Amino acid sequence: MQMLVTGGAGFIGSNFVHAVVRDRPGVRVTVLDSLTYAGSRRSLSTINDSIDFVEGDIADADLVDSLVAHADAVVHFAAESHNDNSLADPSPFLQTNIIGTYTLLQAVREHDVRYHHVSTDEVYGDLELNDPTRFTEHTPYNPSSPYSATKAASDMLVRAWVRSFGVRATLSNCSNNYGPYQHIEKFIPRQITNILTGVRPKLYGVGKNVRDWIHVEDHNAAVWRILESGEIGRTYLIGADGELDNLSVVRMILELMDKDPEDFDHVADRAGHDLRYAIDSSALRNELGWQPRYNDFRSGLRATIDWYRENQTWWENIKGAVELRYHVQGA
Ligand code: NAD
Ligand code: TDX
Repeated sequence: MQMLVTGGAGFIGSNFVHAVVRDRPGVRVTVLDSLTYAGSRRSLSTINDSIDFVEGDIADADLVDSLVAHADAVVHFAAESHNDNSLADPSPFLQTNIIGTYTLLQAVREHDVRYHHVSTDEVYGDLELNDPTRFTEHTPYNPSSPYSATKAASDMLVRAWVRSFGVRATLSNCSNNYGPYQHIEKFIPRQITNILTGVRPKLYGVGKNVRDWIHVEDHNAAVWRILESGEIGRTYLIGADGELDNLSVVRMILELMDKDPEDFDHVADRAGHDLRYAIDSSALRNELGWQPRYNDFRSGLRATIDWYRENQTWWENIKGAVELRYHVQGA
């Protein structure tokens, strides 16, 4: 089986490719990735000989068409993925997340190739802290940021291509991932690498915002399950019941790294900052039999801290630039 994985040099995509190489010997993966600031060949260096890598843009219609023509399935991870960046400059988000997805959809339509679309729970907007309900497949779309608005737009394109053109697609909307190979601009790796470089962790606002954490391996296992057994046209929500507020996460990181749990800074809050995400993944669990395996966030976080400690060369050359960018934003 030939599988085209877009964004395979990014955080979730590279973990997915590692898992396919490890667990699915009958699958040959081609990664299509334009290696933006967020993508790194080094995330795939240990499996270079087991995959094909194409450096290119998902919005390049000729390139995409030629790759999709030889694929049995496409798993689409590539995106501009960081909310803060989308506030500073939305334009690459529209180009990659919307036009890029459109380009892939036209190709899978042309060649009748199975397509899985990886998306986010942020398309549903946010919840109040005391809201007893969680997001389900039936929650209305209500995105807050330029990032989530472009992801919502891409989801809508997929649904339209299923209905209008019979494209064989499934969609998944997942909550916040953590684990190895996550870019150090993101919350958890930013704080870990701050501590490792002698900088105090930075918490937006008072830190009451809640994220529903899931280990990246659990997300990717769910994506695989949907690819194998998901119903065409369906959206599946992926989440592992991992709700925690940011203040608790910062304190846990500090404690696991043998620091004073109060040794962090409050910095400027994010504009339009979503308050709370929470996923009800019972459809995925009941219908497709998926279960998260990383149920202990604390030990998953400890392993993630160890990974950043042991893989300093993966991130240290970009740390200064990432922090400078935040510094300019007052964050
Ligand atoms: P990431 O930013 O770490 O990686 C994105 C990858 O896409 C990078 O390798 C980048 O080089 C590549 N890319 C960007 N633009 C491209 C283009 N035009 N053409 C080809 N490649 C391009 O992102 P991530 O956190 O791994 O997220 C992957 C997907 O999962 C995204 O679609 C995101 O919306 C979704 N998602 C992420 C999370 C999360 O917590 N990180 C949660 C739910 C859903
Ligand atoms: O330094 C920080 N301090 C801080 O308090 C950073 C970088 C973030 N935060 C807060 C903002 C959020 O409430 O931590 C929380 C998590 O922030 P991010 O890591 O930027 O993630 P989030 O905005 O929640 O979006 C993530 O999950 C959904 C991914 O980046 C998206 O791609 C995914 O769709």
